[in-house]
Amino acid sequence: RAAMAARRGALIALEGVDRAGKSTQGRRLVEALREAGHPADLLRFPDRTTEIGQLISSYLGREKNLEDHTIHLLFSANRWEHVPMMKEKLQQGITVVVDRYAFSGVAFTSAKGNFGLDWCKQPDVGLPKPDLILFLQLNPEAAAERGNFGQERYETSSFQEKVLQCFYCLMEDKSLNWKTVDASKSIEDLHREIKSIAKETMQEVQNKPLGELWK
Ligand code: ADP
Ligand code: 2DT
Ligand code: MG
Repeated sequence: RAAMAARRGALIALEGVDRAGKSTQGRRLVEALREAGHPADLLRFPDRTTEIGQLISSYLGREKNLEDHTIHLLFSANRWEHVPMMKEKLQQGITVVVDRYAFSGVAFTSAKGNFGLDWCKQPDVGLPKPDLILFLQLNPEAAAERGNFGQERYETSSFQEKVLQCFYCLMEDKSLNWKTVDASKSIEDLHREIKSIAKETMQEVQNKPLGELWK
């Protein structure tokens, strides 16, 4: 008698421009899923708490300069160090929501110029493939109304515009499940929309194997 395979959780990535609401919506989504009885956990990349994450944090805070290839590989390593735990959670039926993922990794490095998209993707090839990538779309004027840029590296409008163009390139990959949502809506309306898309995805993938990114 074959045992019924346990349902797995979904891997859901949140991407988008600065101040689009990724962190706000990530927290709200995990909270709402849990309340509805669906186990869910939130991860954010970079995770600044690990040793690698502390290096990344001091780079972003401009306390430390790191060569561009080096920091790219550290961001990727910061994802890989969480992979065993992510796979375990997904297998246990826990939905994992990630606030930024490999797409930010590729977009931010390739926005520097002198980096091929292929080189940027390579270190993240084989990561758990998101079942859904929610792209929170917000125009720069609306983002500006949510406050000024911070003082961290990359927080300038000219760089962010290049990052956005790189995101658009990545979205042309139809082997990935990108869904663009209008991030100019109220926190509550956007939350409802995201929750509904997330639940649909969780239902769809629960009996399907987890994929490998860019492989
Ligand atoms: P991100 O993680 O994408 O940079 P945050 O979730 O940190 O964005 O939100 C940036 C700022 O905008 C915060 O002050 C947050 O309260 C506010 N904010 C988030 N979502 C909305 C929204 N839908 N409408 C208005 N303000 C928002
Ligand atoms: P927040 O912590 O505010 O999201 O900013 N970044 C992120 C990269 O350059 N490469 C990556 O792989 C990732 C995940 C985006 C973190 C900053 O780090 C950038 C903004
Ligand atoms: Mg954030």
